Amino acid sequence: MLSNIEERFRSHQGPLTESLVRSPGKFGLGQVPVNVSPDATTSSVCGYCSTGCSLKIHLKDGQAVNLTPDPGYPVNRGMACPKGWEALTPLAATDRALQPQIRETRGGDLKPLDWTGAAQHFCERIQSIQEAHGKDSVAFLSTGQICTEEMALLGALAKFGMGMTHGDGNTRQCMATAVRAYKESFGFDAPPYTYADFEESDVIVLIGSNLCVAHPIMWQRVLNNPNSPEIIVVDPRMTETAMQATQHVPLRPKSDLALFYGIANRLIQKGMIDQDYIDRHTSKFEAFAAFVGQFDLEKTLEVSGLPADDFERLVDKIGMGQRVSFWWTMGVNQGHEATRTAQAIINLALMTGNMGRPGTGANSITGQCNAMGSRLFSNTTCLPAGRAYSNEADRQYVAETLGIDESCIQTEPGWAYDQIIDGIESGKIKALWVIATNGAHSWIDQNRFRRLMGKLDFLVVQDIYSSTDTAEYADLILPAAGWGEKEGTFINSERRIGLNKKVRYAPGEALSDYSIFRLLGAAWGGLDWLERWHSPEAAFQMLKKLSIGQPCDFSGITDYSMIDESGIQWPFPSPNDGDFDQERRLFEDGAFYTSDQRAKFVWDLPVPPPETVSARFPLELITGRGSSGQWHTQTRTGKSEILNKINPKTNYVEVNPADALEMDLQSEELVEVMSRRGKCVVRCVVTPNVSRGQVFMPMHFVETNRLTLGAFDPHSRQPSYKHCAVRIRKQVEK
Ligand SMILES: Nc1nc2c(c(=O)[nH]1)N[C@H]1C(S)=C(S)[C@@H](COP(=O)(O)OP(=O)(O)OC[C@H]3O[C@@H](n4cnc5c(=O)[nH]c(N)nc54)[C@H](O)[C@@H]3O)O[C@H]1N2
Ligand SMILES: Nc1nc2c(c(=O)[nH]1)N[C@H]1C(S)=C(S)[C@@H](COP(=O)(O)OP(=O)(O)OC[C@H]3O[C@@H](n4cnc5c(=O)[nH]c(N)nc54)[C@H](O)[C@@H]3O)O[C@H]1N2
Ligand code: SF4
Ligand SMILES: [Mo]
Repeated sequence: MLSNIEERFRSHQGPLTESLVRSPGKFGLGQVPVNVSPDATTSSVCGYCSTGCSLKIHLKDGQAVNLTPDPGYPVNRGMACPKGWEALTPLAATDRALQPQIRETRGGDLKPLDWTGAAQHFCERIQSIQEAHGKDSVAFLSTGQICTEEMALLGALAKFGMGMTHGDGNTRQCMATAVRAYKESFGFDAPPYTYADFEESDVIVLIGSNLCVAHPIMWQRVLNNPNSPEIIVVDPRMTETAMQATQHVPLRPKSDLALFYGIANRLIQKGMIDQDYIDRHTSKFEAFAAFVGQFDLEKTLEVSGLPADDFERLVDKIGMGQRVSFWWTMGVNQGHEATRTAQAIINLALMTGNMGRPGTGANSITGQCNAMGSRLFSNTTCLPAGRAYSNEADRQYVAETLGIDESCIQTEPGWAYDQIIDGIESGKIKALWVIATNGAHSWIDQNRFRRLMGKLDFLVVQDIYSSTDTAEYADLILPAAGWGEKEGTFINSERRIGLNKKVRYAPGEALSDYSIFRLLGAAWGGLDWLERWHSPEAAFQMLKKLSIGQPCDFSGITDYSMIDESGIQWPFPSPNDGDFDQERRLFEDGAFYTSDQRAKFVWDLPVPPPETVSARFPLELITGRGSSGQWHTQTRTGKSEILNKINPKTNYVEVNPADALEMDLQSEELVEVMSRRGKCVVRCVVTPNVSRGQVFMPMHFVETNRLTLGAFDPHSRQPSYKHCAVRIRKQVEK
């Protein structure tokens, strides 16, 4: 069997071990571009957030030794945030996963094994579980943080090759709402903006979006705006961004939907709508207008908790602005009625004609470096390039392009993340393959998640570190190369496809996710079509082909070298566009991707959040990003001494001074925070930045999701991370 795997793999890519681990990328190591010496500088798109900054990588003997922000890239123009500056540091951490490891007994120690043994073990275990319980008893959970080519290969391998029906990504935690909202309203998952819109608006409305912390370089683009724009921040908290806004709208948590309907109603009453745009480019406005009639001033103010003057000011700024742009992030996407809330924002942009012109748009800001790649190409919610599982012509085209049998393609997308987790509880899912995500920290209602990890027959964790919270439960750990150690593309928030280069060797025997998937595919057997995926750039060529005729068509990009300098935004259907603009927005012609080419007004009655405060749990818990130097579960940023100096070291809860007084709490003392699902002891930070009755905890520490409630938006199935009821107690010294 061993030599068989080696043989099959060799026929696909050459020798298995040393040369694979040490293989050069097209641009990096040993094969830097023509005319670039091994001690020169190259560039690569950052591997943290969706802004997609380019970093100049300084090489010595072909290996990255330092980096600086790229002054020539149209996104960041010479700027980077602390995480970007420190991007190389986590690669050298001492807890990198260096070789495959196996845990033979539950709770036992991990033992090293070689790649051939690991691939063989993976296939034997998965195949035997599938034989006993059905192919759909094995699922995968992946990520918005690996290259598009890797996501697409995983999707093809797991679903078409290994027959896993169910697979989803951490983008469900993050972008599922925007995807769903755009699909219904515009006919395709298509964020319409370009970053220049930050600079061209005269009114910028940020909803549930803390740019200063979560997208600092986008915030810099806002600061570049020469029009002294109105900056309105709609957020229950006085965030770092709200502090610098011209108006902070501190609405009650989860009252956005009623507030936006109230704004729509008031705009109609005041005649501040663009009837011409509505008539020419939208559908269902009249019914929408009739619906929002019930959201009168009194009701809107009561639900949102806003003073009348603040509300009128907000309405007038939106109504009178010439170029109004609306931007939203997790304060919207992570809610119990998130999809309709995102669409209520889209409705406001449509009815005021703020679409398709410079400085306008209903703009969802993405989170992770390649969340957009995952939305379009991971094969989870849709077939590659936004094609539909349920569409026969799409299935045929995908099968033909990838050289697979059409019968391998399921006719429905499969389960979402929460359904996969429920499937473990009900015994349907027996094995799970987790790639580049750390659910034992980041998934909602963590105590349950952890209990269910223990219930699996087989858990595979593929990560760059062997020390993650999720790896604690793993039966098999597959060591991955990280950002900078492999090549491929990312798609950023403004739809820009950018290039990642291999500028360092991964440590030990760690392999790029791409190589791991190919290796496992070779070991699985019978998947000759994988030969087409012989390199990331070969995959890129197939993805181009899959995108032809779709709104995201980028088949005009010839090869990687064309996007090396400044990236290219989709759509880019023809290479003859040669002289393409560096900044391009969608819908400039008013034609949307729906069958009648009109954008659709979509709405629903607001409903109360699933958990409300009570005498026992009187406080509303909001969670989110804490600081610009912390990334999610901190497996990477936690490894940087520099970032650790600027980041909070331990978890904390922010409490309003009036509530603190009532509970006799002081800053820095330890308090117990408890919800119906769990409790933890953290530092108390007394601050007026949270309103009375509300508290805030950052997501970067593991305790926070012990408290959160497993509630979901019914349309997108995205978790409602930002709202549940808790109580706080003074921690009595023992
Ligand atoms: N430094 C850093 N940057 C990051 C990340 C990181 O971990 N660290 N993660 C990246 C990722 S994946 C993502 S998705 C983005 C997230 O970026 P953001 O969404 O900007 O960050 P969050 O802090 O999660 O949430 C934004 C705001 O929503 C507010 N909010 C809570 N409830 C409500 C509500 O009911 N209504 C409204 N209007 N607002 C509400 C919160 O108070 C918070 O200030 O950041 C990306 N950038
Ligand atoms: N309470 C609360 N919880 C939240 C949120 C919130 O606002 N509040 N936000 C949610 C959101 S928006 C998101 S996006 C999620 C993020 O949640 P996660 O995806 O769980 O967070 P990360 O820490 O980014 O996990 C990525 C993992 O991939 C590994 N990794 C990095 N690069 C590579 C690579 O190239 N290959 C492989 N194989 N592994 C790699 C890292 O070491 C890490 O273990 O958290 C969600 N959880
Ligand atoms: S803003 Fe985002 S993409 Fe830019 S350097 Fe920071 S983490 Fe990287
Ligand atoms: Mo995210």
